[in-house]
Amino acid sequence: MINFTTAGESHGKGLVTIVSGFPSNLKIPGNYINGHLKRRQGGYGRGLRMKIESDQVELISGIRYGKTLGSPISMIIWNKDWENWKDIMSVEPSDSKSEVITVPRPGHADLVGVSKYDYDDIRNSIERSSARETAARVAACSVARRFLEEFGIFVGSYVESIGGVYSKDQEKLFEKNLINLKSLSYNADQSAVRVIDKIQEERIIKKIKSAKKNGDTLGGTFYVIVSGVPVGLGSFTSYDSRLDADLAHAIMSINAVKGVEIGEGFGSADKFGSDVHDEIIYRNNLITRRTNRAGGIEGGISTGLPIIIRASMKPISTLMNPISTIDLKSFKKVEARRERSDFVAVPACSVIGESMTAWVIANRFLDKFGGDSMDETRDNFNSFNKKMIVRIKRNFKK
Ligand code: EPS
Repeated sequence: MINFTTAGESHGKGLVTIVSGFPSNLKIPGNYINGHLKRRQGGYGRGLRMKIESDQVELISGIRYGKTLGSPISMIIWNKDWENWKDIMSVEPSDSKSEVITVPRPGHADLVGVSKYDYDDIRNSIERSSARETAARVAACSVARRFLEEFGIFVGSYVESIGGVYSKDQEKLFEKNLINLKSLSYNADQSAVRVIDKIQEERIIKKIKSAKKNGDTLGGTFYVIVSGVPVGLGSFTSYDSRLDADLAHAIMSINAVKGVEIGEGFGSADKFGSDVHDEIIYRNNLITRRTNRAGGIEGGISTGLPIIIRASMKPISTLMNPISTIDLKSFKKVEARRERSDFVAVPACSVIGESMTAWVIANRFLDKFGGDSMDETRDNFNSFNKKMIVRIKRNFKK
């Protein structure tokens, strides 16, 4: 089993992650991880913090001469902003009198945090619940992503909508671009809001500008797609081994995500079964499906077709034109507190979605194919793929 854990507060010294369980001899250059960290920092509508930080990973262990050793990989992303927060976020007891925050923002973790952890300052809730933590996730999951690339598996994404602004050609774009996921994701990276329709991009930027002017925020929807997935990842044999359940959990774990669907998802509930299920066909010595409405998963197991995940992110909860809350000092109605934040973070969320997806796929991949070294994993993978159709033919021959 692969594993990762993250540690670090938003304005603490840095974000730390430890990744374990990957085979030896996987090539993983530091600049590969930094490339994905940079993608996470992008997107029109981010706040001032992204101007302060230029996230870079410092690799501490588990890699030698650019290749994994099989031992735990540890990494640190130093927070540049720490310089400005040394007193407020001091690890040691401090005499400095920093502001004690008593006004919880609706929608954020402020109130649930103080209620659960018995904090006497909302700052303690704010720090760890901040989406800043996702920088460490992207770093950790870059190892999974690099691993999958060795087997021709690619994870990409694009933003479908922000603030209810969709592309008029949404369906056409989706069908066309699914053919080449790499170019879809690359094109999204070239856009200020990770969409693939220029006109939609302009309309979204206009909408973000107006939200900003009104001191408001916006959410949106995005797709994460995985190509090159082999048949057989995940299982129907128990509830906790289903690939779709794993993915839903991973995507839902991202800050501000409120909905996840696989394939046609919620849309399939309104249709006849004959319009939802994918016909099975035999083509080029391959058993496959005529369509991919299931989004690449049947019975909790990958079908070999692209995995298609759609998710929704709620608008960021810190508002510069705040709604009401109460002050925990007086229990009186007040305006919610303004804290530096983003206006829109859907483009970043799509990159984090890719990362979490890569992790789940790599985990189920290693679950099935195992191996202590890349060579061993590759042998297992090749042998399964080569023999799968042979086994089916053998088992069902009269
Ligand atoms: C984030 C860093 C944060 C926010 C954002 C995500 O920086 P700061 O809180 O210092 O401005 O920009 O976090 C939130 C939206 C939130 O609500 O916590 C990042 O690195 O992604």
